[in-house]
Amino acid sequence: MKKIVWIMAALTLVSLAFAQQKAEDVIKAQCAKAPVVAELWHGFRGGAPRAALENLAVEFNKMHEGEGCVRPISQGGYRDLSTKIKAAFAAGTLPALAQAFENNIALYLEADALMPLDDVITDLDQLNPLFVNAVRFDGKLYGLPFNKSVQILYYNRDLLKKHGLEVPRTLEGFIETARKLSAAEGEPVYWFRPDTSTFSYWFFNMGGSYLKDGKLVVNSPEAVKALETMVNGVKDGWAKAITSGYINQNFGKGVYGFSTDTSAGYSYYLKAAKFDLGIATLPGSGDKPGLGLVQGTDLIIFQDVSDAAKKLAGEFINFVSSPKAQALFSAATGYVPVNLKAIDEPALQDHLMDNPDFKVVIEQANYAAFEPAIAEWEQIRFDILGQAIKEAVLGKASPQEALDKAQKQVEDLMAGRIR
Ligand code: FGO
Repeated sequence: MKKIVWIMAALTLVSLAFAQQKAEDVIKAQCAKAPVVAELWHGFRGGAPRAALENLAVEFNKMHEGEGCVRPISQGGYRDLSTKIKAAFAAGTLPALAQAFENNIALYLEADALMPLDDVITDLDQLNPLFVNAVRFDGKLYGLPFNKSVQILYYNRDLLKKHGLEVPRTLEGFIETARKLSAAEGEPVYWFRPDTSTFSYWFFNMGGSYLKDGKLVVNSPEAVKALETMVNGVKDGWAKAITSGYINQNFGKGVYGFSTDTSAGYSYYLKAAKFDLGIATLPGSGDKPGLGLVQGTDLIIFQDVSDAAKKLAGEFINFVSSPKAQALFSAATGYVPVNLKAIDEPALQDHLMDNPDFKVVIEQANYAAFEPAIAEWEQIRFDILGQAIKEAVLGKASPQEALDKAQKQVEDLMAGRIR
């Protein structure tokens, strides 16, 4: 039996790789004969998000045959992508289109590199205003919300059933349920990556705010409390830090109960789970779901390309944010549909019929929060705050010490003292 499962898994992988390869080949052929090629640099390494993006490009290119083509090019992960874009600034090799987090947009705007999209986006009123507001800088739009995710609660339905427990709705209930399950199973069941994304969930729901009177603060009392919760969870045996790979890549290495993770992980989680995977809105306070961190990226258009490439790029962003494209993209990946009309599309309606859990993603998007959209944030979230979180979780410093040190580094960075 085990052997058959392995063979099937191997075949699925091969066919997936083949399907992906095929979309890439189709795009290559489409672009070979196109008079204009607009490159789209992205941060999807593979899986459903990359395949869904490539499928959209194939469709778009078919509709624009003889006019031009959009060519998605993976640059690795998201951080590789912004590193490569920074290098392309210097080399003068920027693409027409790229994915960008809001803080990346703030950085690229310092070089005045982006095209305003106010006159490009045709159906702005159809797009989720929460995402649209996040790409408005000094009153102008510089991004098209494309693959925006929100954190949700993933859980092991079999495990909850086994112990006769319900899905927790509040932070206190979450900790209590994780404690009970962990005690019963003899190992920690809340799995988390010790990073800024997980931290932001606890921080926002404990009333934290990164910006205080226009100042960036990472060592507020709420921040210390959030980090203490994560650290104490590990010490008390109800939380486990996953220090290598994504959570879904660690299934099978212990008893998984819960995680607070991006909705864009849904296709990966479903594929990896050997148990009945449930999703729910995040534990919050009272009757209200908790706030989920918005991640994923926007599409931007660089100024420094030909008018023909810019025109094509503009048509592409309208195409990928249309109700139909967003319905397909969201159903395939778990990203929040950025177009409010996507929900009426057959593709999303069918998906909801097959998988009623999916409404959780749409509901959770109403309870969402962003990290700061300032140019230095990417460096801060990974190299300063992210490091502090790891140090505290691994027991190398107390939460207060780690965050005080991080605050000092943030202030030095913002004052231009370190680069
Ligand atoms: C990821 C990263 C940022 C910033 C947040 C920023 C840069 C975080 C977090 C660091 O599109 P999202 O929601 O999810 C990603 C999607 C496509 O890769 O699928 C998720 N995934 C992939 C493979 C897998 O096995 N499981 C899985 O869940 C993947 O996370 O983006 C969430 C994770 C991180 O990349 O480690 O956004 N993030 N803010 N990155 N560079 N800059 O400001």
